Amino acid sequence: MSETELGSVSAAQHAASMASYVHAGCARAAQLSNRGPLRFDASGGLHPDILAAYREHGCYVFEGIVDEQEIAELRADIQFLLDHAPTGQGASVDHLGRPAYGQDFAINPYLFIKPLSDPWGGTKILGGRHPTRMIQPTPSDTAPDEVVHILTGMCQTMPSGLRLYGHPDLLAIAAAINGDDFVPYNDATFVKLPGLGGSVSWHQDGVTHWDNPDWDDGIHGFNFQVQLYKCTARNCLWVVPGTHKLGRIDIKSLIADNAGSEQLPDAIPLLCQPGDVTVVNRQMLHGSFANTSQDLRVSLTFGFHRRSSILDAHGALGQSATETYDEQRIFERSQLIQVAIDARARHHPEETRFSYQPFVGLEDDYRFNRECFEHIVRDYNLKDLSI
Ligand SMILES: O=C(O)CCC(=O)C(=O)O
Repeated sequence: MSETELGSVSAAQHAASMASYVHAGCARAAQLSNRGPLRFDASGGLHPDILAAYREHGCYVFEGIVDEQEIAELRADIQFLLDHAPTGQGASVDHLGRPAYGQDFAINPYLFIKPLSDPWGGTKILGGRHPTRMIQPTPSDTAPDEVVHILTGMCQTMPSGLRLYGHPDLLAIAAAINGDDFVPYNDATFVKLPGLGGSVSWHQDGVTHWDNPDWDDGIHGFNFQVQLYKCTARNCLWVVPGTHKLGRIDIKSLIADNAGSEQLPDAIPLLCQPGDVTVVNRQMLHGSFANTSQDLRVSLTFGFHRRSSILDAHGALGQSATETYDEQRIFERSQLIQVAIDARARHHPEETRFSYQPFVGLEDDYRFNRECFEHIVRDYNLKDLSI
């Protein structure tokens, strides 16, 4: 059903309208060979079958990468952030009247939206990369005026978030896809509250390199999503496999040709259990629907690039176009990875720490402590490398 056909729909009507689409999407997802546990080859590299599946489909679901204890720590830190959130955008106190958390960071960690809304669809926000709007069901009478949609800066707001950033398996995957000298992008934690969470309209993430003479299907990097709760077809991220190879897609026409419906026929849901980690190519067509289900989704989303995609590129999305990402700028943002590796190693002495090639020999300069937090971790996200 299109937005026009549905007019103003209730959350219950929206949920009902998803039923057959969800069923068909799950069947399509089951046909794709793009999931399984992390596997390495004999020389310790990411198994070539996994890389091949990622390159073909543009997405992969790594099952069970983050263990239960770490998921519990991440959930507890998210709970703290939600408990201490301001009461709405621009508010300075939380629901108990305490000073809201995180208001001293340069970038406010909280982004609020109206329940079940699509904040970016059909707007010029974020380079206009979400050209169509998803259906915005009417929330129940008891819904709050605003809900948290995104938490930013997980490496400074959550001790467990910084440690996750240094996860050796995740960094090994980043190196396998983007090269040993890979560089960071940004992070954003999507919070889709049951019956309240908003949508993220169909889009491709990359905005800068579509006309680059060296364009290829990996030039805009990828995002991980670490899933803290079960992701169902009604609350999860949907992707259209293979679209990372197509160049810039005319999303408006695609939706128009689908009778105006946001329920794209080739899309699949990225179904996950807690602890699963998805990898999604930033050129893939992807989006998520208003969460009219009863299930919470929290997805810690952070990405990595090839160094060649970033070096000498200009700022985009959250960064100013007047910025140029030179060697120094890349180095400054990449320091966070080395600090995260150390913070993680202190908490997980049993693990083999990841060796991040650009910082080999510099490890002692990046030991995690209070001073290092102030110099490197605090406000690291001002230096994100968005393209
Ligand atoms: O998780 C979601 O709902 C949206 C994620 C997304 O659009 C992104 O990572 O670019």
